Amino acid sequence: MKTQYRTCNICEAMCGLIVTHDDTEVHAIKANPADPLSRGHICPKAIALQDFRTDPDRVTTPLKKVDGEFVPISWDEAYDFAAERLQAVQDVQGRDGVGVYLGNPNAHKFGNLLNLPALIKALGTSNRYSSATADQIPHHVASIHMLGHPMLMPVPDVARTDLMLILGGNPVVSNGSMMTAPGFGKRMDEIKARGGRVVVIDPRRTETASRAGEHLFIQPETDAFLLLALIHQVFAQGLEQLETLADVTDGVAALKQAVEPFTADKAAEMTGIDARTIRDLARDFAAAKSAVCYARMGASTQSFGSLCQWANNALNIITGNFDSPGGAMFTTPALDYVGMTSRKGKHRTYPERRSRVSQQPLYNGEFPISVMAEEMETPGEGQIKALVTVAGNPVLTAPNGQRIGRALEQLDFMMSIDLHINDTTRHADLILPASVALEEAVYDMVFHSFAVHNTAAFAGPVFAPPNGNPQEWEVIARLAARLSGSNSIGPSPTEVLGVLLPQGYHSDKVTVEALLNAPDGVIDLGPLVPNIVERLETTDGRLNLVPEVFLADLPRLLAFRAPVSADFPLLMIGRRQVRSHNSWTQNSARLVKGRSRCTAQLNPVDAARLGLAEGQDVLIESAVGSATLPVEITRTSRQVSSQSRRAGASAMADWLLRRRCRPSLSMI
Ligand SMILES: Nc1nc2c(c(=O)[nH]1)N[C@H]1C(S)=C(S)[C@@H](COP(=O)(O)OP(=O)(O)OC[C@H]3O[C@@H](n4cnc5c(=O)[nH]c(N)nc54)[C@H](O)[C@@H]3O)O[C@H]1N2
Ligand SMILES: Nc1nc2c(c(=O)[nH]1)N[C@H]1C(S)=C(S)[C@@H](COP(=O)(O)OP(=O)(O)OC[C@H]3O[C@@H](n4cnc5c(=O)[nH]c(N)nc54)[C@H](O)[C@@H]3O)O[C@H]1N2
Ligand code: SF4
Ligand SMILES: [Mo]
Repeated sequence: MKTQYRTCNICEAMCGLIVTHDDTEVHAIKANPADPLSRGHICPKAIALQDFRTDPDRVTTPLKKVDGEFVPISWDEAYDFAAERLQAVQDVQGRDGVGVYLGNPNAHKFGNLLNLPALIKALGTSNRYSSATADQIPHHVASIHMLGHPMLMPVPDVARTDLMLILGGNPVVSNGSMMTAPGFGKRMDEIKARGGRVVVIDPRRTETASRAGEHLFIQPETDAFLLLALIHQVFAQGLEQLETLADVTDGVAALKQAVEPFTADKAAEMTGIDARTIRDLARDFAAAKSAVCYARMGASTQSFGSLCQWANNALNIITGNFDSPGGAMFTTPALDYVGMTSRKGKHRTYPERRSRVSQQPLYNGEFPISVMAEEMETPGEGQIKALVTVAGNPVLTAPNGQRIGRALEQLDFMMSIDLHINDTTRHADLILPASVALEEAVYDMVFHSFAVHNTAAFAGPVFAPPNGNPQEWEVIARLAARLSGSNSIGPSPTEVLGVLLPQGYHSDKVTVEALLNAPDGVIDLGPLVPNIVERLETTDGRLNLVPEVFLADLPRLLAFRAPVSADFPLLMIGRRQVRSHNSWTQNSARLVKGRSRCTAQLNPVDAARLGLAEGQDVLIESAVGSATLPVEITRTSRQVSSQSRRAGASAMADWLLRRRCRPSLSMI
């Protein structure tokens, strides 16, 4: 029996694991209690890492579609087929005739991240898409315009904060996003145990809200009103204090002017949170020894996501909670992604360009996933006629994915690198199998940059891929080489890591060898330290509080009206489950066993108003589809006082009444 320390790479939490195996199968996967970041945290998905390897439905040979059926072919045939068909499309359509969609698991695989640029370069297409635009692009847009680099990402210093506001995040379930914070529930308990507070602002009493103890219900999509009102209140109460950033920050007066219309009363009207609570919250936030506002998924994938991320940063900055302990801070990772891709001294304009059909902005080299279908459907120069997907399932994960599915059927050629034949890859003419986590080396290139504590860890593969298949990085590299007419592929990801680590922040301590020999499998690189002043990547080297792109969007916010009506009185919001990851982990029996978790949760007040009972089926309709689900009436946690429970529920009921919404069965 052998043991290996490794990092789980399913979600962003980077939990430290101890894997026991005998070279053919896994015997146990346990938490590594000595990991200074995950501190013994683990979730059921890590145990399922072994299931993804042995999944009987896994694609284990290249598959070519012949007369509508997938048939196994050799790797050589597969690369030839791919290169021939992609080139044929580009010969007729030009380079942009081939689109590329990169899914979420790429961000967790350093071999993919290091080799995908060569594939994209070989294709030479600007038609690039990824799951980032169904997720966190507003964070990058805020960082680009305020700090000059998309990956200069403020991370809440959870270990030292005295007051944390969480908007639109459910880290007790997700384990944090753009904030690598495994075991978040325990971290919240620690904040409270040292006399601090956690306030969750969410339309649902989430697992995080229940455990935080302080929860404010908010109407979906109105967070920007709240954040701008908090800023307004900080100024109105004379509580702004930029501290160490005062000398490098531009736009304080302009910000004060821009938030004028966003009074606490206006925010109360829009959010359903009363004005007094908003004023008190602003005062408490500014007066706290340290405080941090963290706005995530629910404040990102919504109509005003970029305004939310900008306002979130601005609130932290003007209260002296940016780049200071207990506030929003910046990591110093061993592999310095920002340094590797520095933009210092390079002038750039944004958006980088606009999409062909509906003129949507391109940021970070990619178009919003919401335009991919129209770019496939609309004839003309630059129309996408072939698509390459790598570790992505946009038919299930992108807005109006069914339309993408229909558009995929019209393509001249589609290929996917994936583990499964699924809703997306079933449309492909060619599927290349991928290696799973346990068959690859692991070093997290991305999420150390967002971690609440600096660490580094590396491990080699535990098993070889099935059928003598290459690891996924090599598949990508070989495809890139074939497309560029070359026979050779570059060095392995581990070799590249050996070159990159000496350029990072901890070159004295962190080498591949040191990582392999680290006791407990991980090197502790300490808490977050202030550093942003030297790292600003804006053209003028200064921090911009008021980028024009955000100011110009404020009239659109002021014109916002909630999309509810008498016929459609309720909005649906999404939720995650501990036992699933996005669209793809549901083939693990271990994860899906138990009662069905596919329910439409409903607040007891709404359920009573609508006369709906537990288990009753409801029809949920959107502009593009519908689904029938059983109702699950939520029970509020005992940890939340009955007074605040009643206040939250009646604020919601009042809000609906003011809009004269009447119940309707089909529109939940
Ligand atoms: N329905 C639904 N939609 C969502 C979300 C959701 O939770 N549910 N979440 C949203 C968010 S936050 C995101 S980030 C996006 C994600 O959007 P996507 O990235 O499009 O979707 P995932 O479900 O992560 O799909 C991952 C795909 O990669 C495959 N895969 C898994 N591991 C590997 C691997 O190691 N190599 C390769 N080549 N393939 C692999 C899976 O089989 C699956 O096809 O979806 C967004 N949309
Ligand atoms: N178990 C599990 N963990 C995961 C994933 C998974 O699928 N399963 N996916 C991973 C990925 S790719 C990501 S990006 C992260 C995401 O992790 P988080 O950022 O924590 O996102 P969610 O869990 O989607 O939580 C979003 C919250 O926003 C709330 N919300 C919805 N609309 C609004 C709104 O308008 N305003 C406010 N204030 N709140 C709103 C929802 O009720 C929900 O509580 O999770 C990662 N971790
Ligand atoms: S929380 Fe995320 S990183 Fe940690 S064990 Fe679960 S899936 Fe893996
Ligand atoms: Mo995501």
